[in-house]
Amino acid sequence: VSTFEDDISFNFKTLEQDGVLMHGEGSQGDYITVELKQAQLLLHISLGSSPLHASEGHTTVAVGSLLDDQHWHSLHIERLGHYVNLTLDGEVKRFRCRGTFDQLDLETEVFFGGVIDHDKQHLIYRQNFRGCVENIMFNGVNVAELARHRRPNIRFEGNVGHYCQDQLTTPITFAGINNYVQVQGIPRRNRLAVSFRFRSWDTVGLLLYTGFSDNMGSLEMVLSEGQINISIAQPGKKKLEFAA
Ligand SMILES: [Ca+2]
Repeated sequence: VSTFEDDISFNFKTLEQDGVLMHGEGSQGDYITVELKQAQLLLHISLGSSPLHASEGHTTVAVGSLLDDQHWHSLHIERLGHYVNLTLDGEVKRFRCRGTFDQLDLETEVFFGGVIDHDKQHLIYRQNFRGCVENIMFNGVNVAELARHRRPNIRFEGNVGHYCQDQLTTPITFAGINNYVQVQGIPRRNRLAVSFRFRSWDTVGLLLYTGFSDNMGSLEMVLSEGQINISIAQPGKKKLEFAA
């Protein structure tokens, strides 16, 4: 399929930093790939390369940051010949594709949420997307709607569901140095199990503190120069410290 204009849009949300959201390619060296890399969105596009200058048509544009925040993000790609408007959450990036060609020539198959048969695609291996994608519109075709009705021209691979399961994580932002959350403990329990994910620009900070029942000491988990240190203090005993 050869197009002079393209209009592609969808919304996505994820907790993952990396993943292929969309990929299509053709036999003349054309391709379009949308991926998350280190929580930034990258669009790779080539409208074709001549055999003499294999890389001349390659263009990569990055937008956004911290997109692995489990919030919906909307992407809109509009192309007219060489010119592309890449819009992420209302922020528009306008650029011109490199190279001399102005038609995007793709095979009839376009992938969303990842790529099947990596070895058949001219794509170095990249992790497939994990998260939710909705309202996929590809040049006027409502792909999400076709997929929902399991139309025969849609192929599924792996675990694809028609729902968006929110992970049971609710992010909390600690914007200042004196912010914390205090939760009620269970006294005299002889085990303690805590798990959480975190992200910070700071290299130092207290992550977790708990006092033991009956003044039997305390446990703290701190971020120290980018490393996690745990220390357990008990009265009359040497403070136990270890790095995780
Ligand atoms: Ca082309």
